[in-house]
Amino acid sequence: MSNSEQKVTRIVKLEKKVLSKNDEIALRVRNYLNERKIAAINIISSPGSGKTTLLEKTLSKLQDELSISIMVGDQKTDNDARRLSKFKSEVYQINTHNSCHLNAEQVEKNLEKIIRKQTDLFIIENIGNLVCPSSFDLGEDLKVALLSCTEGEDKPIKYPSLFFRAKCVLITKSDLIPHLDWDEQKCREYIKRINNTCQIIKISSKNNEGMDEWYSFLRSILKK
Ligand SMILES: Nc1nc2c(ncn2[C@@H]2O[C@H](COP(=O)(O)OP(=O)(O)OP(=O)(O)O)[C@@H](O)[C@H]2O)c(=O)[nH]1
Ligand SMILES: [Mg+2]
Repeated sequence: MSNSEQKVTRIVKLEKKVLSKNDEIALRVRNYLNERKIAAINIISSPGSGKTTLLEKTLSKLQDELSISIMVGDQKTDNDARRLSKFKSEVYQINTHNSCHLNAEQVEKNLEKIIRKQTDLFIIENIGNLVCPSSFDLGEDLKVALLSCTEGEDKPIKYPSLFFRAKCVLITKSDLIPHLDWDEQKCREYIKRINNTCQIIKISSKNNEGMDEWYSFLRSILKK
């Protein structure tokens, strides 16, 4: 075996080891949440596609109906947690500094800071990144991918790993569509090419298009 082949083999083995340790912890997180009948989602997208704005809208609509706990990941700043702390939910910000995704250990370590007896729904807003976060199981029931129309139609086929794993894909910022050369049919076709069973909801946090369907989706995954 050549030197470069040996190096690649070592990297693959190391990656497998990191992921299997992460999966073990994610299983503990999943069991902890299941025992308490708490539904959990992991929201993943490119930076700025509208995750926190969606959560602001969601909390403002559902905060009197559901008890919601949120963990937010960003490399730096607590901007998102501050935006979400105006609502009734429990919010905790994790800063990962150099890492581009949250891992299960960070979630497990901080769970008890935000999970309450009455919690119905646990939402993780992952770090803005379309690639790395999708490989790390955090103990959630399902992944939700956001794709804003301003990113173009082809992201699902260029970065398939997230779209392949997502149970629900939200096409965001639909209020901007009239101002863009963006082909909705093509975008939906690309998503379906990667994942034929996910639910696709087109939403706008500005004019509320699709938000009722999103709230129904959240209600449909609750466990108590
Ligand atoms: N027109 C329009 N703008 C939106 C919508 N949703 C979010 N935005 C804007 O998009 C920008 C980024 O929104 P955020 O909610 O901070 O995005 P994010 O995905 O949480 O960003 P990161 O956490 O940094 O990855 C802000 O200026 C929002 O006002 C929408 O539905 N329509
Ligand atoms: Mg955010």
